[in-house]
Amino acid sequence: MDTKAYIDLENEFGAHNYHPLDVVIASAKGVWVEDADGKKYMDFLSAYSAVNQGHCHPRILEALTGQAQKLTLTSRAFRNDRLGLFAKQLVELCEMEMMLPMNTGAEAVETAIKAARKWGYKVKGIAEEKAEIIVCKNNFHGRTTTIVGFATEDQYRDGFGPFTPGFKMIDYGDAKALESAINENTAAFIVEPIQGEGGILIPDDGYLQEVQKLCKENNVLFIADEVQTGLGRTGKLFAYMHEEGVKPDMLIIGKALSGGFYPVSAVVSSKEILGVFNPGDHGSTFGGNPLACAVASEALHVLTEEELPKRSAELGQYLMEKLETIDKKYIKELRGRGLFIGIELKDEARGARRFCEFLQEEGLLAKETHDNVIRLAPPLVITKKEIDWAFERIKKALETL
Ligand code: IF1
Repeated sequence: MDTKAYIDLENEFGAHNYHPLDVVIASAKGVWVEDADGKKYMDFLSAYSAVNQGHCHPRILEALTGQAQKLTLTSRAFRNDRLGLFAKQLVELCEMEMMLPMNTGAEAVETAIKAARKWGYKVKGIAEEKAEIIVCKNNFHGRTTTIVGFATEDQYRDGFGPFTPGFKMIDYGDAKALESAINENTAAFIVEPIQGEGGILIPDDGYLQEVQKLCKENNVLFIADEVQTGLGRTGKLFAYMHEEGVKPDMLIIGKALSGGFYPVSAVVSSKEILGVFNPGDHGSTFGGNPLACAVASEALHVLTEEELPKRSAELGQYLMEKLETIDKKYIKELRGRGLFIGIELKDEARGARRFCEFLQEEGLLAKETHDNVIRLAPPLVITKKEIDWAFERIKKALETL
């Protein structure tokens, strides 16, 4: 079968809830992927940062296949010999006290919402049914009905109401707005340290420090959604670490927690907060399963032993310095942290998608976000030489298209 045959099949039998680039990937290793016709590309998206460790990392692959031959799923009705070890490893890495494992990012966000509400009622003493959670405009936290209910992007919501009440919306990056929005019923504030889908938007320095201060003063939980920005992507283990002294009350992680092998997500927090869950309050058939734990455990070992956060910081700066030399005819702004870079284009560039399609022709896979931002986020195992290779193509696109 060739590329066209695969696309036709997918279009006929799969729901059309995506508009992917027409490349059918059949195999991958590290930063490289190969399509069904044998053409090679460099991956500059990393499955939205789920493959920070690179495609099919040999160590994670071994953990997966080894575990798959022993035990894959027990459900949480029984215990398994991997969950405790993984929980300890993750909690220690995050310098927290407890974790709750789920599968997808959206499920972890839902878990954080449930924990925050229950904490609000049982610990903070918010009146029955009154708990409020503050969120930011332009957010992306997933696709469940509750989560899209507090999205501001029309398309995420259109046709999916009625939505869950109890969410309040403020501008991103505006600590004053948070201060005004907080009241006695506020249980939590959920924020992305950098808005990824929002267009790689980085708040002003000091924003998270302000947020933390306001949350502490008002007994409000500060929840960081690090599903996309976490685990090395921005040049630190977590993006909140770019600001001195900041430490959220709850961390939501997913994606690269498994190095892309398998959906693994988690909420990591304190005993006071996750302690609100009693047996039967919350769960998932697959959450915390031994295969997921084995994979995630190795994915974290790879992340630390290969020093991927540091690599992201160094190579991100290297790439950014090169990007700054590109002619500015189409570039409105370059922004990023580590290997998480957005190139915002001017209106006259006529959209980011045609640049991504050009880059695809040139052998580089990148995905636009919104209409006018090209997002650059290669696997963190990328080498300097590979960045040079990619840069030549990006430069060509932005200067000659
Ligand atoms: C898709 C975007 C990225 C996330 C944050 C939670 C989740 C995500 C900060 C939910 C998921 C996704 C989902 C994926 C594309 C990707 C994405 F463009 F849609 F926004 F990365 F930029 N919090 N992000 O970014 O995690 O349930 O998907 O595991 O196709 O929808 P999930």
